[in-house]
Amino acid sequence: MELWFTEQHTDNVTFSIKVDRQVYSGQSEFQRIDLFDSLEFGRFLTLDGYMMLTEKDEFIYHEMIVHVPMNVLPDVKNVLVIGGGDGGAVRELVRYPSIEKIDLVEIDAKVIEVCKKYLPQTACKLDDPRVSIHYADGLKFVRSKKNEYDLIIVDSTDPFGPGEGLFTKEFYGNCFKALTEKGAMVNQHESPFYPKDAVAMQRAHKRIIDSFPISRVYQAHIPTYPSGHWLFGFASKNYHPIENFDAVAWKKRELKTNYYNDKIHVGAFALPNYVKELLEEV
Ligand code: AAT
Repeated sequence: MELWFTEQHTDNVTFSIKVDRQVYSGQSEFQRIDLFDSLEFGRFLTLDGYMMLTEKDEFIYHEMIVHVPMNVLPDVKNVLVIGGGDGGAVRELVRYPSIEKIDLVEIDAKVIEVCKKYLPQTACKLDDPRVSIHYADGLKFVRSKKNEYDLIIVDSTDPFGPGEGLFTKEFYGNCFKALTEKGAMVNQHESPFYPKDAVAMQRAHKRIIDSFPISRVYQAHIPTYPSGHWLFGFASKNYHPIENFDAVAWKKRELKTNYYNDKIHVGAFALPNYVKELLEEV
């Protein structure tokens, strides 16, 4: 018998991956956690039945959420990652020697435990000495922080369940406070394509532009997320994601990447007209 993982992307659209075998299934205090092996996408992680990452395409998401801000902000030392218990964002961050400290705030200890065991491709750097793991709700964690982080990466689930608070005005305001003068926040910003996702994306955008003087949206192609067209938000106090992009420094670093490069950095901020209109509407 064939086994398929199916995610409902809209009431009328599903996305399915043929599964070789189920690797893990468990229920944590916060969500249901599943891991599957597939021929096409390798091993993949779902939370409450929603796709979080696959071995095959996670590089796109993690490179774009990390390398874009890291090549705009100068001399990043302290980083806060909220969510991202799979470790993919941390894996990309530890490639920068300037970074002295990474606080990873993941609400669900079970996600980290399971990813360490079954997803070494992303979790491989969670034991780096610069990384401190905090099992806490990101919304609460940032409340008490002031002028502490050069970069905040919001690598969260979608705006329902435990991730809901990470799309609120209160949260963005507290991230602003937690950042240093040169600081920026980057978040996974949902998809513009299907109307239900676009509404969440617009709501997040409105709240971010109300909280930060500079804010731009950029895009990437992520095959296993709804519609495959995904957005990220870059919001900062002083640094502009294109004007302050340091392409020379990026090239000097000689980091090997599979998606991100200097042309993609600039090009990712060029948005289709319908997306621009959705963002202007808010
Ligand atoms: N790196 C790509 C994978 C993710 S996982 C997002 C993580 O955020 C999950 O491990 C989840 O447990 C954690 N999380 C959810 N809410 C909170 C919270 N309030 N505080 C801290 N961590 C939280 C992102 C997938 C994006 C999916 C896009 N469709």
